Amino acid sequence: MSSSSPAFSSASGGWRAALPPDWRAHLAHLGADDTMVAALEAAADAAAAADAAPGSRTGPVSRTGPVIPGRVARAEHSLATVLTPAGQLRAGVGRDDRACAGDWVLAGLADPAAPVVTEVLPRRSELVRHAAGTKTLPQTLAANVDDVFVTVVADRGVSLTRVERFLALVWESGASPVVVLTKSDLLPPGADGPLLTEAAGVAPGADVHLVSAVTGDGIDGLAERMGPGRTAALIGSSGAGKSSLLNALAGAEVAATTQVRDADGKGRHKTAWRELVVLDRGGAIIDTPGLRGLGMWLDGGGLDAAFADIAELALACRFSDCQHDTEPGCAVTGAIEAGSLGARRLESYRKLEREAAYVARKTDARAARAQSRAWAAMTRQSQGQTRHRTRSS
Ligand SMILES: Nc1nc2c(ncn2[C@@H]2O[C@H](COP(=O)(O)OP(=O)(O)O)[C@@H](O)[C@H]2O)c(=O)[nH]1
Ligand SMILES: [Mg+2]
Ligand SMILES: [Zn+2]
Repeated sequence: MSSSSPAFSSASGGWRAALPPDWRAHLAHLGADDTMVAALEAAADAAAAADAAPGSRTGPVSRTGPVIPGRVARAEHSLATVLTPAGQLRAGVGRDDRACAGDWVLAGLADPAAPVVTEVLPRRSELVRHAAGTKTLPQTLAANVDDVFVTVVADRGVSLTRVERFLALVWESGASPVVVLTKSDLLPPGADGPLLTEAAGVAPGADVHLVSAVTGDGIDGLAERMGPGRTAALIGSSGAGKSSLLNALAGAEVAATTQVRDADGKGRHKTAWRELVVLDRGGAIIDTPGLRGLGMWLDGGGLDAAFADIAELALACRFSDCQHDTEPGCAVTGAIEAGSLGARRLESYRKLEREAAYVARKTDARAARAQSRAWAAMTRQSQGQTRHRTRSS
């Protein structure tokens, strides 16, 4: 796609007239499946109808002007890079509009020199983490993603607990997790089998791939999941090989990678921002910077999905509220004793559960404070109105 500014015509013929005839295929190329293409079309029609409605030309509310459907490749504070069938543009994003890499949007061209995002379509999936730092605010890493490639360096010391943490976040997002063990070229001979078994053991329901960006081994298996109408996101620690994997999948140097500098072979991350890259053969991948303070942001079934093996065992516990501790007839501790479930895995589940509960409590407290501020503001406002009425009567 050209990166030059497209020539948008706001001439008659509606918003479609500003796009090339094969705009649907363009949207699919950007990762939209048929449902999303239809949703974008309906949203653009609705926006155009509202814009043309009598009354929209007068009054203080500015017109959106012609709209164009597109996808956010990169979102900064008040500007987003939006890929559209007519080319790439930089669009303003309102303060209250959340937009992130992967979002499907309408850009309004009332002022063709200064496009603005006028609508962010409902997300089909969103990868959210509890932001680094002390504030408990969710941070969306990627939107409308089908697969999340959870990257972790393939070696015997692979951090299973870290994989579990990532998987819980991915299950929560609505996307499908795929465990990608990277740098397989560095594995000693014969280590593949046991490692794959070990990884599969902590990732029930997820596919596990072993890949090397250097030799190209295993890349095809991931590439098969990509194509028009599909979107993947890459998450993992800094140095895990995300950007190298992205380049291998793209078949070109689209993301900056790091040279190994540290003695332990870990690269330092270069990806400073979440960015969506469109593959030549269609489909999109969102690279994320290495996640250091990856907090839990769980309020759905992410944790239970990530630990489906434990959840299933728990169904057979004698007590329905079994804590899998010292209760008689506990199927979970029974499985640990029998060696079919690792004690580490139960401990990991407990730890993430505690963490999610902690975040939920902090979030509730924050929501309660925001609520009381909103009430205070409303009360002030209605008191003002009352005084006003009293004076004018
Ligand atoms: N041997 C080997 N090194 C790799 C592979 N993939 C990435 N690396 C190296 O690991 C370091 C970090 O890679 P990068 O893609 O920047 O990781 P990111 O931080 O997750 O984006 C770089 O020095 C890469 O050259 C691989 O498949 N094999
Ligand atoms: Mg990177
Ligand atoms: Zn139990």
